[in-house]
Amino acid sequence: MTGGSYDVAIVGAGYVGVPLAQTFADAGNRVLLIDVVSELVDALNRGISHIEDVPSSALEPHVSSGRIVATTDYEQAKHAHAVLIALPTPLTKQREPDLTYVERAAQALAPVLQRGQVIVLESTTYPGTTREVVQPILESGSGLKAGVDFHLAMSPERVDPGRTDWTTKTTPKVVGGIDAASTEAAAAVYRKAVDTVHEVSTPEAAELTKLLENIFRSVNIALVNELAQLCDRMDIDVWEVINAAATKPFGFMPFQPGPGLGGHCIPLDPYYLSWKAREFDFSTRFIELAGEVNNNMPYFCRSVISQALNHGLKRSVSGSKILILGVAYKADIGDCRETPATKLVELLQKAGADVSYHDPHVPAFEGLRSVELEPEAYDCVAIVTAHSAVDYGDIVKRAKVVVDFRNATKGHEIDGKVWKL
Ligand code: SAJ
Repeated sequence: MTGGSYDVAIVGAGYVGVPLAQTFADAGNRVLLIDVVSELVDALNRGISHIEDVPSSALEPHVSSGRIVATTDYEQAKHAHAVLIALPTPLTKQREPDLTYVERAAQALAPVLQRGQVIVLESTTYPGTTREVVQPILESGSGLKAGVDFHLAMSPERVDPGRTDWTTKTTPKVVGGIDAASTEAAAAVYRKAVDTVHEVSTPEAAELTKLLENIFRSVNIALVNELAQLCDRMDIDVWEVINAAATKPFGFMPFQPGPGLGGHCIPLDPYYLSWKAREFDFSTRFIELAGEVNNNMPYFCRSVISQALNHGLKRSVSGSKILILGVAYKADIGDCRETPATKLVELLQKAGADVSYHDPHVPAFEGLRSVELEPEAYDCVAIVTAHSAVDYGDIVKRAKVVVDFRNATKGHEIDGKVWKL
């Protein structure tokens, strides 16, 4: 280990960086957690966590023992054997990769880069980012050479916020370096804290691995979303069909239709690959088609609501009181990033509906506040995200009309009252 007092420095105290810091600290490593938001750093140094997956009770002991130190000072990274960059990689308005955060971090790290250090990019990005974007910034800013003076690798984050069956420690970690020595050095860093490390030959392979994982989900979700629209026309219960197909013990993996794709990964990551593929005169048709199908779901859901009001109450959407039940991007969390609820609320308001929402995890959303759950006060209750805290049988009993986009009312269906995808 190069001189210095930290086993790892982690850049980015977010939903990836804080669990990563805890995982390394739990394994006895000294961790430096770097973030540009000083309020966050101050709170972390008081043992206060802002990340749901890492309660303050798990963080505090590491802070008081000095095992985890937070700072806004990139200079401190020179005291770390390895530096793991876990920063957001959003899209621009034109749906193109936005590497600003990663580039800024590399520019801040370059002047303090030390011989023998191991630098790893964890952010989800297109194949080539580590070698074509991060490496030149680190080399030009330090005068050091990757693969000669320092190791450079890519290891995609696989954090699923809210999940408890797989953690940062137990989820296998893929690692790919710009050369064999970098792969080995980076793998050795992760083996200090993560149970399983899977080595690949290049950072490009590691970058594409993560994109494949998420594109796989986006395409398969689009498949069942397309099927849901066909089943609506054929009067077949798409949920029954998927559940039946899921009885096949091999060669099938069930996905569920829904009001569209939300979250900070699945809706965005595929566009990182389609953007890069264009450089190779290649069009990633599955990605584009999946995006079209998934992005159309809020529009389809609006028409399902319109049909339910029409047939159930002889009412139009215009002038109807509609309660959206659940607006977070997925069940049992409060994250609303890219949630399809945003587009659906907008479409219903444009159609003249009086839209309210109730979400036990989301107190405020799109200028609205979560209302008390009184189904009878509305013409229609639309289940957009099915949090487990809600009693859907009671909703069906009390509501005039229920539109269920998540099969949450399974077993409570009442003809003429409950409409489903
Ligand atoms: N969704 C469906 N139908 C499905 C599954 C999901 O409509 O069958 C929707 C969800 O409602 C949500 C969106 O897709 O709006 C994304 O859901 P997700 O289950 O993929 O959850 P995410 O976005 O939190 O994805 C994360 C990803 N983790 C990382 O990127 C590290 C993904 O790779 C994981 O596979 C996923 O969690 C997971 O398995 O839960």
